[in-house]
Amino acid sequence: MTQISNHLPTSELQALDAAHHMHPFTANAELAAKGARVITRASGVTLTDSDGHEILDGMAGLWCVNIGYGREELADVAARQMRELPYYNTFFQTTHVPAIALAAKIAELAPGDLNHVFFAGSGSEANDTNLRMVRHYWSMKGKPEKSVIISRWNAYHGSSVGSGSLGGMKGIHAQGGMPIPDIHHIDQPDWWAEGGDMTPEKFGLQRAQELEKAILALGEDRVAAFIAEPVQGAGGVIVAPDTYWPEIQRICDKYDILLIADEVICGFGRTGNWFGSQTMNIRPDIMTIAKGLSSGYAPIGGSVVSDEVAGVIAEGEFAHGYTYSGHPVAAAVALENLRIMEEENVVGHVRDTAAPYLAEKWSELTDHPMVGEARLVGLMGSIALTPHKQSRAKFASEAGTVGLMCRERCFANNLVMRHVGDRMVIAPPLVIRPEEIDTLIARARIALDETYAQLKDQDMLKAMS
Ligand code: PXG
Repeated sequence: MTQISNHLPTSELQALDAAHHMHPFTANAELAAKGARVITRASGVTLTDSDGHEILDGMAGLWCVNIGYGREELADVAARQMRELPYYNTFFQTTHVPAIALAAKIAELAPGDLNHVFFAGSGSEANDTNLRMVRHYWSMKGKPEKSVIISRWNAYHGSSVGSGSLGGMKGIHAQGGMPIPDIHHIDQPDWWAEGGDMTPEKFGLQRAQELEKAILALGEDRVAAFIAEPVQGAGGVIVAPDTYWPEIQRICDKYDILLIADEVICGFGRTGNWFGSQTMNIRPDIMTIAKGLSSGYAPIGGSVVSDEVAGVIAEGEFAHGYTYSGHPVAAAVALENLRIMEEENVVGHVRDTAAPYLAEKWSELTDHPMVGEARLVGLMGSIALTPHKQSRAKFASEAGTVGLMCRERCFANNLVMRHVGDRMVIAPPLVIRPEEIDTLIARARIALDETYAQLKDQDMLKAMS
């Protein structure tokens, strides 16, 4: 069988790509000049490009291929489901077995009384659902003025108008008239970048208390919900100090504010538990899920909703839904993904084997002259690059310049590691084995050394004054 992805030489694929394909979050003219890297195959934790390079995927695609690439079982289930029932909707009082079975499975895995699932096609769509659902919930309870959702700067919740507004990325807000009304942002708990002279504990508490201040300033009767990622992912794997989450939970309880945990990255084993909320010991009213739910093999997301919120929503008709809510093929693939994760104890592998092993090696990277803090929760980690560790100084160059250089050196050494500003980020497939972790670390070290040498050569090892 001819493989469409392999049918042309790389240069021709790149030319067609540049001519017709608009890439997300990409300076397209710049990419067109350079030519996109064409990924053709993948297996386990390894990608292969159209020139035959074998690349260790330290990002599990986009934080999603939790189970690793090349699982035949998922392909078989998708084909079987397409033959049996490729599509039917869940509107107008109909349902189908994959959606029923997946909703029940998610309810079983989810903590507490999060027993109800509203399906979407992605994390962005699911957060749009959440935005409307929490406002509608309070409206149904006779409090329509409770419509403000509090989020955090540098949070990522998606890039649709609603989810992009919930997120705290100023670059997204600047394009397309966002945020929409009644979204309020507070500061993030990033001690490394913003903690100044405070201890992490004091800083964590202070940042959590910004939520209380915002509620009091806006008025308790105006605030519907607080949304946050248990560990910020796209923002740079920012792990809040230990004092942060208990205080957030206390404040949400005290003022009757719904807590939405965006588990799109943290969910399905990434932090060493099924959900990041369990790792951070919080009790959300709603969880956003996507990505690892199907290990990225099919696009699917959803909102996992508490008995209380679902009960109130069920009292009327929620005028909301997507053509592909609970798509049968995506649902069947997700279900098979969860079955394999349970059968192979993937979450246990993260918690007991992969994360402890990686944690040791990851923290050793701080012996590198340019690596400040190294953070890791489960299998999501980041290192902060700095010209001066003791003062946690930023580079004199524009933020992200050094991170980008380092990412290029990673690529050149067959490792995918992302950069967020001058932080380097990893989130490998959860099935990664210790010897593959050794390879990841070895390549990361070479990339760091090469970046360091380049900075020295170009006289760029300077701190911002
Ligand atoms: N919430 C969180 C916490 C996410 O990380 C979304 C929602 C949106 O999901 P969809 O499926 O609509 O993309 C995300 C997605 C990056 C990157 O570069 C991260 C995401 C998406 C694209 C790029 O880190 N996260």
